[in-house]
Amino acid sequence: MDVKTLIEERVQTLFNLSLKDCSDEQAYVALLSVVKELLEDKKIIEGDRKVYYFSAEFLIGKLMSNNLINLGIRKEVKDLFEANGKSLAEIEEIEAEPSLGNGGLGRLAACFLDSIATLDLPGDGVGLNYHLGLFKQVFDHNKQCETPNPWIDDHSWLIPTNKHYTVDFKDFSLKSELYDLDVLGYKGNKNKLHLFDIASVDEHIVHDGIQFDKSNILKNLTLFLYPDDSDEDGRKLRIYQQYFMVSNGAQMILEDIKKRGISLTELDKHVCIQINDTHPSMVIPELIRLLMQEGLTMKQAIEITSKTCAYTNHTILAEALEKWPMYYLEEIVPQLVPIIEALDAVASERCADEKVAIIDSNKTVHMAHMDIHFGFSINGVAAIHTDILKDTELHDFYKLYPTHFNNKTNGVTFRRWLLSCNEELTAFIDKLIGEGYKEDANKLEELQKFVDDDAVLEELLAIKQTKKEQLAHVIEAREGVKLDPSSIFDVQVKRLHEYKRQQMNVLYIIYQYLQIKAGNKPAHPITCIFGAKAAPAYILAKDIIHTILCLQQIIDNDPEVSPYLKVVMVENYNVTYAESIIPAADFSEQISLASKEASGTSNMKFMLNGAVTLGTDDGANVEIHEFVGDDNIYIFGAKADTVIAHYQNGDYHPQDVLANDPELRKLVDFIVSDEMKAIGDQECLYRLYNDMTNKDWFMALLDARDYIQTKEQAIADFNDRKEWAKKMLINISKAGFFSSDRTIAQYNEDIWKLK
Ligand code: BZD
Repeated sequence: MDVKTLIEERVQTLFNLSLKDCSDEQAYVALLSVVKELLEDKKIIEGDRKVYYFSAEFLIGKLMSNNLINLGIRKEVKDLFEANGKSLAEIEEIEAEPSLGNGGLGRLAACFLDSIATLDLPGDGVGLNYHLGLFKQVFDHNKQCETPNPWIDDHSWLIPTNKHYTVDFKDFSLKSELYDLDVLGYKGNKNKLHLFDIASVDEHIVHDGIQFDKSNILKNLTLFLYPDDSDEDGRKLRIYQQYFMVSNGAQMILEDIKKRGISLTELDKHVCIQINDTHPSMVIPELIRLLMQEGLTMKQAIEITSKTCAYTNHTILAEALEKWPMYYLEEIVPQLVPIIEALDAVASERCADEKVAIIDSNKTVHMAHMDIHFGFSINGVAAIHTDILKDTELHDFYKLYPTHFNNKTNGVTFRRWLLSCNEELTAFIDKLIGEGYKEDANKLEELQKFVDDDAVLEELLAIKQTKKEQLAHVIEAREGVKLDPSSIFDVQVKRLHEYKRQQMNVLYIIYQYLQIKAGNKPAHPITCIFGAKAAPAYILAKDIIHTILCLQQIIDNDPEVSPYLKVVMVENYNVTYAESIIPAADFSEQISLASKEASGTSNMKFMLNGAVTLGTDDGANVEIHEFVGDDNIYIFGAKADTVIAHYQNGDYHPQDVLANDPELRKLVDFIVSDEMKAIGDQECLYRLYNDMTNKDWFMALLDARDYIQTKEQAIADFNDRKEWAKKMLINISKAGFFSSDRTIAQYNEDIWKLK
């Protein structure tokens, strides 16, 4: 039966209505039920060897649109709904977005699952089923507040499996419940995302935003992703979550291997576990423990585990690498302690230097060190990042295991970040070069031949304009803020973190505001769009949000300024929001302090959608720069080696910069000006001001001057529409390398070696 008939009949069976007469909600429910069945019928990708991607986060976004694309039926379904007076886009809005991640790391995991299935490789995800997600961000009095983000209802994609494992903690055992999600490859077969949970989780224990009793593990284990870890109970809860995830995953893998009649001594030939950052690192001692329980000696178990596990590092920020006081582990998972001690002993036989120890002299366990000593591969996520790991951050490990280090520059799935979110651009590219690029992204290079074709350039600008108008509608509906789609859409959307330097963007806004007040209008009106969540306990990040929201208000209320400058920070930035913001962007802000952003992935999504990068030579910006050339990117700021030298010499002081640049001082001073204090919270504003002027750990003031000048240049260049359209076209044509299909092919070639 064809899809159209299936859907029509389903509406009839479920609601006794025709598609024309049913509500959008009913249409959604019927569509979901049909699509789930189609997925069920798909073959599971099989192979003798399989990868398991262990990750605390899978920021999968809504699934309907992607599933329709990968099933190859999106157009059919869209036409059917249209013929019945309905809009597929509006129906897709009904789906709740699972907020199972913070940002890049979680979204990368989701892109990877899509590409693994698309390349027809056997590979599943292993994670947790957080009922209330990360949190939902709401703004109140220009401040971030956190509320629960429930997403599981009767109409979710989760498939209960009836599989259970027992996970032992020191004081109690928990029986897990496994939910699966089907992950369908593009026009292909499927893999699974396994999300573990427990039945006793109780959403009613949450009060006053996202407060809850952190010590009540039975009721809270899978409530939230990364609950506030500013206190001891919060940190312990993270250990409970992490161990629960990896123990379940490891048990599931061993069960499968045994079922297949394979000897556990051969595990490494059939399984590869990719450890996504240090959150799942306890899988190493847990796997060793389980193998020993099955009769292997510790030596055998260590050897097999080391040949099974591979580790990806996503950051050089030491504070983002998991490390736990040994006494936490003794209190929660004492069964791992002798194993970790044994691993530490083996490691110190290999090298006695405390810098590479698993357990340091303070009895703190360093998860990354365990991953590196007892994994067979360690990779960074962009060329410059891997070089910094080898040369600086992990140099002592690199000396020990030079062949284990490798780079895998990140990528993004074009199914979601072009085909699904930018139908207009997709259709245009199809028309220009055919659809071959959908299977081989490098074919986007063929767009180069249109670089002097005026009609093509004009159409590209027209599509961008359409996406900007669409975004203006979305933002007006959600935020009540009206944008001018003829202004430049300058976008910085990512987690809020000092190293990403939203605060430097703030200085630009203040600069522009003061210029306009002084009678100097910008070369083109500009709209600065932000989207960012701050970790609930990250005070300074919240201060930055507060400052942005106050600026937004001041500028909105100033008729002298608002025709030329607008600021909008969208509430609860998430994958769905990104899907309408990114296609509408003119400038892609990638302004981290060089050396600090491991890769970045939004930079790739933006270029694919024809935005031009304004960024530092950091992360994957470096590779984007190489691909598009100097004329099609705006690079500014200190280089990584200069920054690293500043840290080593301890010779960067913001006051030195300010002493030499009175104009810059005026910009920083504005944060605590009367205008700001009149509407803002003085404590927040002064905290940020004092930090920026006395500490400025991520050197925003060092690069601010260069940043402002470069951005002014980009604004001036924007007015030459034809030249700008060429930059857009070249960016799109060079984006092919940043497909996660390429990244996954490389992981497979060098690390996983699946057939
Ligand atoms: O991982 C990010 C990096 O910051 C990016 O540069 C990189 O592109 C992506 C993917 O490789 N890291 C994160 O997103 N990290 C977190 O979200 C995180 C969450 C909890 C604790 C520590 C880090």
